[in-house]
Amino acid sequence: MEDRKVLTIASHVCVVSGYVGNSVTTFVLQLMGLDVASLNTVQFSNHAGYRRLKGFRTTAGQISDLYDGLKGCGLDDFGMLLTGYIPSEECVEAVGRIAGDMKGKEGGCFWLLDPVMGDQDRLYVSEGVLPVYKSLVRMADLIVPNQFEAELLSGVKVDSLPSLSRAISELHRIYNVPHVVITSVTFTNGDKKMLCAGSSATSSGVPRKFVFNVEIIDGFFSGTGDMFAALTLARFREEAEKDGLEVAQSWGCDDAVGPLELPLCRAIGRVLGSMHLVLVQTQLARDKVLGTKKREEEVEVGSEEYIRLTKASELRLVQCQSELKDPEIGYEAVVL
Ligand code: PXL
Repeated sequence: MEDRKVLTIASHVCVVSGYVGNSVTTFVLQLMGLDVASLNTVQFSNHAGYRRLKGFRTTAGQISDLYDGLKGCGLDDFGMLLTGYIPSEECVEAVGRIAGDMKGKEGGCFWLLDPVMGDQDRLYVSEGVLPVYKSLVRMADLIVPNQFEAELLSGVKVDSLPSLSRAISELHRIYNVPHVVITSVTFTNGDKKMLCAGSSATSSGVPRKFVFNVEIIDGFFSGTGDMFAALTLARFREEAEKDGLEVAQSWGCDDAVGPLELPLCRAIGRVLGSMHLVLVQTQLARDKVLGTKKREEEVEVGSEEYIRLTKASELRLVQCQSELKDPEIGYEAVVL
């Protein structure tokens, strides 16, 4: 098993400087010094934020075939698997079989599963995907749902700090998943803050929960979840390596380690530092292109102006390599 080698299964979009799915994760993981094989679940001209697109989806059979092809040449020696946007239940099932095969190998494989299903109470995959994810999460090492996805998987409505904490406990309890991060949580109390909360369970399943307060950067950015997932995998690997942890043990650490000293918590602090810098740069560049501070809410959805705004809001990843590689200032967590 090659411990610096990642298979990333997510969407691909063609747009130059258009970044969602594998178009984000491949670049970010490579920049972090990892070897990446990208298996694309769709090939679209651009992301769905433009409200019009051309392209096609990879079938479940084609996903399985591509993996079999890698296996046939002995190229399936991945130490890590990252999965993101997979639009149909058949394809999620195919990815589940790939994950099972990879995790069954000697030395194991670390699976970061981003259960991409929707956001803000709206599904953007077929309904049948939820039960398939529910059956697969128990095989994952780390899941990174957003607030809506965490609610779907845990059955807990997240609308306060206690319910956020309960959702994390439920995700550990129901799926026996060692590491959980709920990536973006907002409560409808007018507060301009966002929370990012996570936990690594002890060997007996007791959660160790931490939470970060994150500044919201105004705008409608696509691909932020994918950037978060890729950075999290790379940073968690680095922090786990510092503590001498093993992939086969899911990078689980000693039970005596407290929430704020967890490799996962240290990793997320660095990830949020990079995310903040990239989004600030993206916001500045967007406003410069537009010459105005117009927001999505102020223009007609799907209009030419909306498209101009969406294009101007694409993540400035290539321009922010140093912010991704070394955020300098990380975020500080508190115990949840
Ligand atoms: O993770 C965001 C994303 C991924 N893949 C595709 C998308 C989007 C968001 O719009 O359209 C194809």
